Amino acid sequence: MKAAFSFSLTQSNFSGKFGAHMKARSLFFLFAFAIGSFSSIAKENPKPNIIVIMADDLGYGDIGCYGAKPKNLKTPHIDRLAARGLRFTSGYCSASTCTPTRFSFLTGKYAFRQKGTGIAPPNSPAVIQPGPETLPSLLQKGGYKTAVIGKWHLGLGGPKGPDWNGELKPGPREIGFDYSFLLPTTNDRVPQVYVENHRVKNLDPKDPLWVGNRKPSPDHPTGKTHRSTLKMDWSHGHNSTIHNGISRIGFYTGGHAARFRDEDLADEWVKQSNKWIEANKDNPFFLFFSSHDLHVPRIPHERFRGKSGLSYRGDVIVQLDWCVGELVKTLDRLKLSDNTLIVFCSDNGPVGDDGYKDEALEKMGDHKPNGPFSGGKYSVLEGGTRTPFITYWPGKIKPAVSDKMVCTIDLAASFAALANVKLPKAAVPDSFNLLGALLGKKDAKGRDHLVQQDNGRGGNYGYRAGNWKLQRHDTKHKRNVIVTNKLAGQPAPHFALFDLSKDIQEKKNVAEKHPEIFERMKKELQEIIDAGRSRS
Ligand code: NG6
Ligand code: CA
Repeated sequence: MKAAFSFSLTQSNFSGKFGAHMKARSLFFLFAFAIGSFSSIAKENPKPNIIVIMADDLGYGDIGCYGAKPKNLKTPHIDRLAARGLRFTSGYCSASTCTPTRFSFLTGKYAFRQKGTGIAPPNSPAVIQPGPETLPSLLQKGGYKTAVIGKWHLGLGGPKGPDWNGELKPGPREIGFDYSFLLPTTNDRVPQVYVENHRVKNLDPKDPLWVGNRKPSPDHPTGKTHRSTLKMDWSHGHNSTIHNGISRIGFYTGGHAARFRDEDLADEWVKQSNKWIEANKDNPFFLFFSSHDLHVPRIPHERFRGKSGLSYRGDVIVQLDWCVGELVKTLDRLKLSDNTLIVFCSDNGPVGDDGYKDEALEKMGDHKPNGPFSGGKYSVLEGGTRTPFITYWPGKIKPAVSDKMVCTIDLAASFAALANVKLPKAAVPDSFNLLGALLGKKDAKGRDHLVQQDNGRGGNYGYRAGNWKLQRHDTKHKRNVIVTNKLAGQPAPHFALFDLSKDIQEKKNVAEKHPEIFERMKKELQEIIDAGRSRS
């Protein structure tokens, strides 16, 4: 506006003495004024930026504001979001493993509805193929610039899987992200390279990257053949190709110039995010900051080692907290904080030993990663999916604790509402617009029911409606892993009912005591599964 006004003044000096020009001049002023007030309205009510910070394997009880007690396990930056924002006590992710939660978060669709949504292997094709609306594609329609930075673990490429030496598509760019900077799988799976947009970054064509699930040559060193050379030993699985002294799931060769050091991942996510935010500060933007912490291998940067007083599992929580602080610092520096909604969440509940001997269990002490709940990663008990969930928007969200039920699957419909994008009926079919609840509006509703699942299609379910919780174990066993990590778990009945208002640990099956509720819950869950969608 400044430029327009100085231009108009100059014009008036030139044209002042000519009556005929007077009309044009006033018109010009009117025009300038109209534009001025337009832009000030836009300035007062611009579409807010949105950042979703998704942690990996972070449990309900793992951070200070959710009750973590260990003296040195400090999470001041995340706690600050909670103290100045909304901390949910019934905030969920939709599955207790990574790929299905991320699938549902981006598509607004329960993962049990779609084949191929279980934990993705290194050479997985894109789990979300282009076509249906996604959370980022809806935001693009609302004028947003969109990016994902960090762990992807949703596959890349067409039916044949990723072409590591060529164009890696379809991927995030084809489903609504303008920019992507990825760890393509999860860091215990090969390969350890960054994928920027459609290409492996820094790949030397003379040293092509090969990724596979068979040993490429008899003398290829692995975690089994070269176990004594490892800097972190494996406990189960994770004994194939070695990179950076750590053996992984799957095999790879080549691409040496492109390989990263595990220790540097968190720094890289922050660096790339700061760069992207700065470049996009003049548009409304959406950033999916997808941390790899605290997934295995838990390898904190050297400066965070020993900081938590627990194992590396604790140290990477401190590292994750540092990342959050850095992002907030960037928003403050660019004066974007008052116009940015941050959602902090996790992709599944916690796990102790997840395949490496990193002393997570031995040094857990009294710390309870799943807080007051039972179960964790891989389980449909509350600890598998009820995780930290915080919304923060200075000036717009009043500090409070909310017991409304919300889930990462709802962010698609809620953000569409925030961005003023009309939601087509077929889009994001299990996502509810809970914007009011997410912003802490009085009388706003949360969910009245939620389906939880463990991994992909055809697994186990949890179904919460109010304070009733139905467990349905189609695969016969509950994988109640967290501290013991006995993957076989205890046998579980096919169906069981729990009253969360009295039994948050899901210890006492009350199906016989409440046969009507039990039958109703079984029926409702089956209806949701059969209906193909849950938003009417
Ligand atoms: C399991 C891995 C586990 C972890 C998980 C995926 C073994 C024995 N276990 O298969 O280490 O990678 O998959 O975790 O290989 S997730 O958070 O990405 O879903
Ligand atoms: Ca995870």
